[in-house]
Amino acid sequence: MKEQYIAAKERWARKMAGKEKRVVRSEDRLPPGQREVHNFPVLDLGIRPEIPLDKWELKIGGKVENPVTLNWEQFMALPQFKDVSDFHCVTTWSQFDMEFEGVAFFTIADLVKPKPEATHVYFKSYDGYSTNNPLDVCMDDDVMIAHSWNGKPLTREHGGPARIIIPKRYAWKGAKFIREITFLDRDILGFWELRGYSNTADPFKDDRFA
Ligand SMILES: Nc1nc2c(c(=O)[nH]1)N[C@H]1C(S)=C(S)[C@@H](COP(=O)(O)O)O[C@H]1N2
Ligand SMILES: [Mo]
Repeated sequence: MKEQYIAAKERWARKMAGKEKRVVRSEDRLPPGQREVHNFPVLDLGIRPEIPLDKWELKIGGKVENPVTLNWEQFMALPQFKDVSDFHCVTTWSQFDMEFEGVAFFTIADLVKPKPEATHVYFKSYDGYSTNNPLDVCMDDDVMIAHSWNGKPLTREHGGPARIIIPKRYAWKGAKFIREITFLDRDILGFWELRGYSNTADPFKDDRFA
């Protein structure tokens, strides 16, 4: 686990420095049961809150040394991270080569400093949605809080002002309209996890339902 974490942080540091070449999967790039799309469908609970940037806040706390509440200016002043990844929705569509830009989860963790007992992360959104992930899943080099997609600010339908991107999990594990990130010493199930979806959600294991 420790070595895996160090390797991920090294990859992230190379990406931040613009030195990491993208690793593109070949034939095995499409997970089992998925089909490729190009139109970035919209999936959510149908509530798309409008959050003016001057009212937007991201609260980060729980089992951390340094809880913070960021306003938009403070969030945008953090080191910016751009990465290209594939996006897999449990409803069987995948879209490749999605360029998201935002703030890496590593940057957030460095800022708030998770305590040793932190093992899980709970995400809460402005539309009432929630989801949960183990801390080690979040501490991967491709996880971020994105504010832009393909060079443009994220639209409201895709979760703007900011959303979570976790490329190695089905997309429901990435909260749109992110409002609060809480580090926990135990797991708490989110919206779909409470409704029969897999808690581990690995697309390459066809890991859809609990
Ligand atoms: N806040 C919020 N985040 C959410 C959802 C939601 O309903 N509300 N739906 C999830 C699901 S099921 C998917 S597939 C992706 C879809 O993201 P997209 O609409 O940008 O394609 O967002 C995820 N994050
Ligand atoms: Mo989904």
